[in-house]
Amino acid sequence: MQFDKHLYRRFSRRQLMQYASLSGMGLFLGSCSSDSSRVSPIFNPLNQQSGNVRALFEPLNQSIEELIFQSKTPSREYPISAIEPNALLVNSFDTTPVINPNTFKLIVDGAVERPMQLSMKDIQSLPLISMVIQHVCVEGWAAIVQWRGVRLYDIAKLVQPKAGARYVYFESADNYYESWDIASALHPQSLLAYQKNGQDLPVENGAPLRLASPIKLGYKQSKWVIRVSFTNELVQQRRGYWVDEGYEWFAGL
Ligand SMILES: Nc1nc2c(c(=O)[nH]1)N[C@H]1C(S)=C(S)[C@@H](COP(=O)(O)O)O[C@H]1N2
Ligand SMILES: [Mo]
Repeated sequence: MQFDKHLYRRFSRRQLMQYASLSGMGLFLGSCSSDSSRVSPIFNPLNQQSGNVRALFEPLNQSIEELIFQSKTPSREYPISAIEPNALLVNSFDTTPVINPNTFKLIVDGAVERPMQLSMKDIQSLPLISMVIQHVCVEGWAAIVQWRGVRLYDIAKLVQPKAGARYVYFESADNYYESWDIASALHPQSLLAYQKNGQDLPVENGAPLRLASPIKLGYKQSKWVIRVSFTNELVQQRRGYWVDEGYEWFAGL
């Protein structure tokens, strides 16, 4: 996905907000390489019957839009030819959990108007975003990877975080946990990915769903995400698996 810098320059912030709520696809999506053929017809802007459509098209509340607007600087993306298929090293602190994608439901809850449980089918009916980015692990390696999945922003539009929500907490099936500031989580390049380098996400890389974003270090990119909770406060010593061992919480790139 590429940001449309012209769009950014040409429109005022208010116009962008209107654009976002009209298109239902969030800021800057106009030029992103989301594959609209994969998008379920219920998300067609012309079809207003479904309750889900209304939910998706609802803009986020003003205070959250203001918070996330500050962080919309795009991170570098690469061409497909730059992908390094063997460079992404599996890095798991424990055993690899195996999740049945057919029965799996992602819990999305916390400080939201409409808590939800989303099946992979529900998730795959949201706009599909592709990006080729660099994954950086603090252990001294990096890899150019293509991730495809859905924006956390689009999931937020479904559940409608409350005005006080400042953080997003991610629980994983291997008992890993992470927390992000809401601005980073709702950044347009922060995805819940279900494909890697053009194929279904391998189990060892976090299937069925993992975080992928070019704006945070590798340890923030939770694999096997089973629960996404919006929250007003973080619990000390429960901020992140590696963070609680002394690694930096924000871990921005
Ligand atoms: N659930 C879970 N997510 C995780 C980890 C983990 O151990 N468990 N390791 C993190 C670290 S340190 C890195 S660098 C990346 C590695 O992703 P990969 O194994 O797909 O290369 O996953 C991150 N997400
Ligand atoms: Mo890492």
